[in-house]
Amino acid sequence: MRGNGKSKQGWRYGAVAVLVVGQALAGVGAAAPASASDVRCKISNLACLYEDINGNGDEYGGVWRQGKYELGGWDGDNEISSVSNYSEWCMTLYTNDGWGGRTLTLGPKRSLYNLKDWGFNDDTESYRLHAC
Ligand SMILES: [Ca+2]
Ligand SMILES: [Ca+2]
Ligand SMILES: [Ca+2]
Repeated sequence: MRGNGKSKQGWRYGAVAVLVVGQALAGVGAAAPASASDVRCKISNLACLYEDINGNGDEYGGVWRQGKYELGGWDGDNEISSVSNYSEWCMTLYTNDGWGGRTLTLGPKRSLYNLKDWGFNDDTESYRLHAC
């Protein structure tokens, strides 16, 4: 929903969802990329976040350097429904701005094509690429 207002969800999962690096998505990492955008990210070894599941909708990220990244408050916050990390780093998603809140970490070359499965749909507001 590019251009839409920032919509904070009124609910929160009680449990902290943490994917242990290396155990993330056993058997899913080798799955074929889900969309043309996802293929581009894979070819370029980028970390990409998507508005919709399966690598569809507006694409955010497209980064490869280690560091902290902020999704825009009016564009990207609380919209992300799938994510692919083709970078060489681990990628951690945060439910709040400024790298706070609940976290979800995926290892290099991993994709989560439906963040709803991880209690993380439409909740990411910032993210980080870091050493595993
Ligand atoms: Ca943000
Ligand atoms: Ca979404
Ligand atoms: Ca959030």
